Amino acid sequence: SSVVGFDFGNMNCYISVARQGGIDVLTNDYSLHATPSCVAFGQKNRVMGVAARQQVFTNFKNTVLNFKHFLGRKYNDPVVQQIKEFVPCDVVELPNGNIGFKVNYLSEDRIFSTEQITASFLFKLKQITETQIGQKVTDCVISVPFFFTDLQRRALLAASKIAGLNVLKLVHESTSIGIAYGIYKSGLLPPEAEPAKIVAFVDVGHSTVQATLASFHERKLTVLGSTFDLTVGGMHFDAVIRDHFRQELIQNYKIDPKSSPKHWLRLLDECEKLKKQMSANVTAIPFHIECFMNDKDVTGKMARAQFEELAEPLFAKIRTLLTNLLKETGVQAKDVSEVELIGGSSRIPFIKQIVAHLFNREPKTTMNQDEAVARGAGMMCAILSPSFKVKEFNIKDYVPFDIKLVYQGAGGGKAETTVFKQAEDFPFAKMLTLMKTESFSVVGMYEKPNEIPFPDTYIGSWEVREVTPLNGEPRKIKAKLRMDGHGIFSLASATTTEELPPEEDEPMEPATEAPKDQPMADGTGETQQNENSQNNGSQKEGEQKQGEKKEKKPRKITTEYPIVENVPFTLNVDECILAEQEMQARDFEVKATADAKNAVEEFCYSMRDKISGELAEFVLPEEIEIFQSLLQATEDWLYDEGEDAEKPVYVHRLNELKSQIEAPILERYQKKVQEERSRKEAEEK
Ligand code: ATP
Ligand code: K
Ligand code: MG
Repeated sequence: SSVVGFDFGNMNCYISVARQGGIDVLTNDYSLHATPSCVAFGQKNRVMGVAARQQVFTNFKNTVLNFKHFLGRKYNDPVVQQIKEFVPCDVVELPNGNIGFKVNYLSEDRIFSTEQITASFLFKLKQITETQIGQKVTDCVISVPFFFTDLQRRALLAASKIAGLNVLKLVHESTSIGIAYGIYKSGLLPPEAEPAKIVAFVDVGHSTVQATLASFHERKLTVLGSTFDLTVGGMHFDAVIRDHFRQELIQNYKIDPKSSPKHWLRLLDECEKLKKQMSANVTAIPFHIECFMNDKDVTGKMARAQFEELAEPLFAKIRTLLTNLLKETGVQAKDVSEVELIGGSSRIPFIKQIVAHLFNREPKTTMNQDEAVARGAGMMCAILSPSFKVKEFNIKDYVPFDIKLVYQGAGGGKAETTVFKQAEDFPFAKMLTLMKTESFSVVGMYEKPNEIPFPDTYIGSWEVREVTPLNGEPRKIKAKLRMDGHGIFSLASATTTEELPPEEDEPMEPATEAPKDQPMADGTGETQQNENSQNNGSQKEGEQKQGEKKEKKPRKITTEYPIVENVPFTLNVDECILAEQEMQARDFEVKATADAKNAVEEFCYSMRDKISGELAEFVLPEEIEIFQSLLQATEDWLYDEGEDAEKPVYVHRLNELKSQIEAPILERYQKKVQEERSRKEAEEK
């Protein structure tokens, strides 16, 4: 099966595949490594990636950009309100508070969810990969910001499912970078017995900055901690430049680009170009847009120093998150032996200065800044894939936020307990023992509202059903709480193991074993810790002590209770799968029609040359003019009536041309070949 890693960036995606020789980063249908995270809808089909990004200004209202952080969020979420202005199409609030992208598709107004948009895009990545590796792709690893909440992860998994992908793991972008580093630098890392090498990774992307500290031994990565800011990144730098030019345009040209969403985004695009140029030049860079608003040609200029001044509030945020990283992990700057820069925006020279200053050393770019995340995700997939052999690499990942469980305590009052603490490894399961006489619910929540980049701390509730008292007494129920390989929290099972009175003269039966922790479906394995001290020292279930009398053997039985999960994820995935398949079918049809049309065009083009060239000897003199005018008529038709025909019309047209022109020529050609062969045979005899 396929071994693929996707870096799903807010602006750019990179795809890596594991091959026997190592990890390759693929190029897309435009021979580029970066595939823009963009989906656009049209009158006949939808397009994704480069083609979608290229048509944004001619199909503005139907183009979706910058949708990554909308996953799992509600419309009124402050993050959505902040990013909304960077989305070309209308973003609307649905009656249930969800986000809708409103576009015109196939001449109809349609509203798509963030999951559907993401699915469309992921499907494109899947297609690109399949074309490149010539193999079906289902298994993959997708990277996510470490601060994605439970609901966001569920949303991305749903999108992947709609796209036909089987995600072995959602891996943190920060962890991916660490994996890529750990495997590439393997030979340079200290052995287990020596002190670990501590490395900082600063990933400055388009929508966010994430800084991570990790410690390394040979073939071992431990993520120590990460900090982030969702209000600094490339798009925010672009916006600062744009806001400056807006004031200039108002003053100098009496136009306000903010009054027109399309011009507002156009200006942003130009500012992004200018920003990149400023990274390479100290001198002022001219800024020029022809026929901007009211047909005015507008010009301006900006130098790096001015940009640095304007963007100071953003730079200050980066300083803060780096300082916090050291504070939160308790690591001193002097103990960090390397700092690696990742992400497109880390090319901004001033950011390098900030990083150098805070860590007191020059940051490095020995990893590919753009591809590191994808490479790590590809390696993660290789590690998890049963079809791929990888030298052992030990990863200690990092739970991003504390999670607590709220439930009804023994005395009937509300009880709370922290289940997962920040910085613990995952996947992981913990057992909690609850004494219950009836069905009950537990609620999972983020413990510290201020830490999560999300308005709601609620993760979900799990109702354990069919619990009854045992001889009027509470039952001892073991709740298994799990953080799975994707970083998703749940109550995985609720069981009780009870002793039945010993029965004499019964054939000895092994007691029912408590359900063992199976390795998870994603193959990442799972460790289990028993939180319940009552269980310590107790005899292992199903075991019989030597010397005990046979009839005294206690019988144990384990009951698993049904659980009803209630998470605030409401999308009807099956419906979305159908809608997605319909759109795919439509796209294939459009593509097939375009191919059929191309075939007609190609035939006319090449046949015209051939009948007066290499095939001329097989064309009768009186035919030449007839053939040429037939070809000309077809070409004229293609640019006129035949511009927008259905596929069968093109197929029919091509068949006609073939029988009228190609067939007689072919016949004469074959006749000649036959004659020559007979002549040769005659000569040989
Ligand atoms: P995110 O990590 O936020 O999801 P992403 O991974 O898609 O986003 P990247 O591809 O790492 O983002 O970076 C894209 C950003 O880098 C854009 O804002 C782009 O303008 C910026 N960028 C690229 N090259 C340069 C440069 N030379 N100077 C300044 N900025 C640059
Ligand atoms: K990226
Ligand atoms: Mg990124």
